[in-house]
Amino acid sequence: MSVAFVGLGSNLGDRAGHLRTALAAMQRHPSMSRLHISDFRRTDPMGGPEQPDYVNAAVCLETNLNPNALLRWLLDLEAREGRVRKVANGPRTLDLDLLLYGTHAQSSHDLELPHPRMTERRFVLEPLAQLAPRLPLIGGRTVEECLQNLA
Ligand code: PH2
Ligand code: MG
Ligand code: MG
Repeated sequence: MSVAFVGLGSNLGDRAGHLRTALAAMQRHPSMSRLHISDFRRTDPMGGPEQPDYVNAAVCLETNLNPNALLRWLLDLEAREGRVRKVANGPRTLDLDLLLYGTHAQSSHDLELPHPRMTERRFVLEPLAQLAPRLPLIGGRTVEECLQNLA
């Protein structure tokens, strides 16, 4: 069993509804358990084209899927929620980012762990801080410390 952290985001359609659908699918998944879900927060879009505000959250879960299998399942769930990839960092119905998978580090073309941009993103760090403020991230800094660094 490994502990994984996933960031959730949506800024098209029923934003909170897309997040709830994704979380419900995780709750039902036979290889995922012990979910801890952060609050949903409305956030200003960061980067990309002009686009609507996001709803963001994070979830911590235990799984025996390996990182690549977990990623594939998350991308599949995005597609089922109507995700269409047009421009980088553009608006989306559902974005599920695998942020951390235990202490596993990986750098392949389709998956980088820990997520390389998470420490620059308040919309990722704030929900994560609610779940695991003392969790060490890249460079040994905790989630809390990374968040303080942004301010
Ligand atoms: N995701 C992005 C780009 N910008 N901004 C916010 N507030 N929330 C996001 O989830 C987000 C973003 C690319 O994944
Ligand atoms: Mg993302
Ligand atoms: Mg993504």
